[in-house]
Amino acid sequence: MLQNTRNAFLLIATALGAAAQAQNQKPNIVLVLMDNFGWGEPGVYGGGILRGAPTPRIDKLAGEGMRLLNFNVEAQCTPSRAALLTGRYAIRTGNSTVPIETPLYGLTRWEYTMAEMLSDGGYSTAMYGKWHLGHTAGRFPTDQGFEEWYGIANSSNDSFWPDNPRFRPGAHPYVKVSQVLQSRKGGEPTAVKVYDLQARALIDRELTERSIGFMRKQAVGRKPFFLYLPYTQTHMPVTPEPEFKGKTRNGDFADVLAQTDAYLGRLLDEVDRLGIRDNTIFIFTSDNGPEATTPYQGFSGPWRSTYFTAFEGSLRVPFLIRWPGRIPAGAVSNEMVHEMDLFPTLARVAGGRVPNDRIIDGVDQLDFFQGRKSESSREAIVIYVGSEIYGVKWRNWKMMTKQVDRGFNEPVKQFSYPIWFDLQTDPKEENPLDPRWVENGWVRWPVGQALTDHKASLKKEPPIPPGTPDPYVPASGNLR
Ligand SMILES: [Ca+2]
Repeated sequence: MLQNTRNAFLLIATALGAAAQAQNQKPNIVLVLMDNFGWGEPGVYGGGILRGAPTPRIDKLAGEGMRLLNFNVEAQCTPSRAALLTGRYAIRTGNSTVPIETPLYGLTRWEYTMAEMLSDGGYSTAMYGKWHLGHTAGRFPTDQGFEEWYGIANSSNDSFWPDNPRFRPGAHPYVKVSQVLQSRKGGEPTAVKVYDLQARALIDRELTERSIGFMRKQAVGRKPFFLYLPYTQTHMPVTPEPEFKGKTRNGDFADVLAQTDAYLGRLLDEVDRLGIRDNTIFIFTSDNGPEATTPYQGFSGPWRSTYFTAFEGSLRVPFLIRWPGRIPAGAVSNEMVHEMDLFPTLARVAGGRVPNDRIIDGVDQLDFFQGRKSESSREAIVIYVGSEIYGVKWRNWKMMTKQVDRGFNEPVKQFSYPIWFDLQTDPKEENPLDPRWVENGWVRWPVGQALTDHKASLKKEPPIPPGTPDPYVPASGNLR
């Protein structure tokens, strides 16, 4: 009886919620960000059964919206998340590498994040998952525009430590047992539990459940919502939760691929059940190219190499965006888009503000996403690995001044004269001496211009040095 009453209440609440949401002109935004999830993992990008697990839900989502083949990111976790949330190259915010030398890392409070922009635009905001943009007071997600957060501040490799007898907490003030944290806007995070290998296997399920809970709560409200869901898989250690362990009989990675697809399905089913499908922009993508450590290797599909490099396997990740009736279903494009573009694009959708007191590198792609034009608003990308420029992509051409072959344990090569690839004739970047490049040497002018413009912008507005404390105030005269 109690259950029936509750169900009846839920039905009414859901119907009311759908009605409230229908009146609401601004669409909800769900942004699912995978970790070290390569271009080649989902079935619709050539993976799926090839990787030991079909991905029917990801593949179906792809058919319901737009699928990009040339969606680009920064090469490592921290820079990618900094660029995504600020619309700026990570070098500008002091986050061009994962933190090594400075424990004080992440976004200064001065940065204006996507969550702050959407919050100012009238959105309820929540984040469930991996932050990797600071782990000190004042630098958590709930200091940067999110009203609530549950997840981890740093990375999943920290989950190895608690059960490792060689681990020495206290060896440095920042050598601590990693915790799953939660916080609300205006408050300090509190520890929920130790982030050990057991918690690591379970966390993406928790993030899914909390995301569903948030959407249920929001669907009955009148405000649109922004749900940022940075999953912790498929970053190493790639370990499935018990329900999926052994399920594919193809190993842990395949089990996690099946698990991820199932979780995505639960989210999408909930969007349908709440009646908010037509008024929700649903994005599925990844922070960088595939995991590179054994035995957890990811898959970049046709593209060369892994994250932490300047090759296409590092830079291109899956990107799906669904907005029923607004973004053409089944659209596929090889036009160049960068994760930084989501900031101005979503600002336009949400009536949010794009700051004009700092350089924003993202460009508005809404007309392209909606099929009002066939070409992307972007022609070039400057490629960084850490704080060093490795090259430039311009249309289908690529110049590289430096090269590192794989993510780890490889020396950096520096070329006396840049090497060039045509990504159409040589997608695997194997033939820099292809004579077709020489015949097309004209491309060095637009490529060179993109690099010159970028370097000039760094002089005009000097990057915030890594480790800069708050409050950060830009030097006068630097800004436009
Ligand atoms: Ca990553």
